[in-house]
Amino acid sequence: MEEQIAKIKEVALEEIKEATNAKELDDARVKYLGKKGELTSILRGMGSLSPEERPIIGSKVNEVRDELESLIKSRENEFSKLELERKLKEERIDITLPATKIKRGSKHPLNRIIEEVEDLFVSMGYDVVTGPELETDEYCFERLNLPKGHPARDMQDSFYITSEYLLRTQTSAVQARTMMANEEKSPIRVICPGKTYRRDDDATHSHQFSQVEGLLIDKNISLADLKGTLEVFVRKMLGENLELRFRPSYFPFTEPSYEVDVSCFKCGGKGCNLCKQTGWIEVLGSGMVHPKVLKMNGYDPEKYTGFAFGTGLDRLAMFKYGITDIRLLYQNDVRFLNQFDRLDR
Ligand code: 2NL
Repeated sequence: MEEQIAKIKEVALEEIKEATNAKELDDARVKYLGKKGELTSILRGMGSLSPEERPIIGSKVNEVRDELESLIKSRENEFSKLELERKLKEERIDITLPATKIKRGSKHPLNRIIEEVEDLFVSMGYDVVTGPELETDEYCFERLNLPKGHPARDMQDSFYITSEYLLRTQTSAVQARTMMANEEKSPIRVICPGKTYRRDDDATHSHQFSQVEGLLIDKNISLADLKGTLEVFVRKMLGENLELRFRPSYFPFTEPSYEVDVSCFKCGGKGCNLCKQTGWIEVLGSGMVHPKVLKMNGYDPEKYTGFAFGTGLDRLAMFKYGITDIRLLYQNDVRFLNQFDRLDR
């Protein structure tokens, strides 16, 4: 019996050593150590041995089994190492190959301006409010002291959809809505950016354009507050050292009203083609909210005063980026838009 075990051991070790791949190794394992394996059968047949022989043969078989198992284990490791090396070699990725270029868009110049204006006013405690582009006559005109028959309501200038609905000509309607919606009639600080529409179309006028208006209502608000706020606004957007000039003007929704000029940021005020030799460029319309407008929107003009202003974002973008035709801002030509991607880098 011992001789038989020694023989199995010798042959098995040989086979395990000569296995050239994982499959052959496993076949050898099954052949000797499997359920019906040669070594296993010896253990199974131990019942027929004498009680003296049993422990001797039993320990011998176990010894051989441990030896075979440890050799199988080490050869398995050898094969899995080879397999890993083969995979690493075959599935190698060349990280030096150039990657597929991802085309990145750029932020639209108008959106840049809008975000800049929003950041500035939010930093001063204002809320950003938006509203519908299709407006009612009531909010676009009536509540802003532009009664029926007012020249600004002319059909020639506005896109009327029906006799009651039109595309908003200014974003003031949003501010009227904000005042009406404020049930406690508490102070208001908002800016309203958005698209507006007029029947115009040339290099400096588009039928669709973008505006931002601001409205502040509180107790004891004076012209000084308006001037200080607009000074911060203009200098932040166009240049810290610019001078402002407040020219008396007229808007139906403010009294008094002012147009705001800024000293020409191109020539510094000496006179050039941009400022048409005047040294000044008009940038804003503004004024103290007309008492009638406060009253029509539920605010007591005896208790509250306020200021408001409005400006064209297109013009601001054109000044800032040297754009000479407003229509470029609405055509979405990538040759134009791509020029702004360097501002993101
Ligand atoms: C301009 C001038 C302006 C306003 C807009 C306003 C709004 C309310 C009440 C009073 Cl709810 N005023 N807005 C005031 C003055 C001027 O815009 O040149 N816009 C492009």
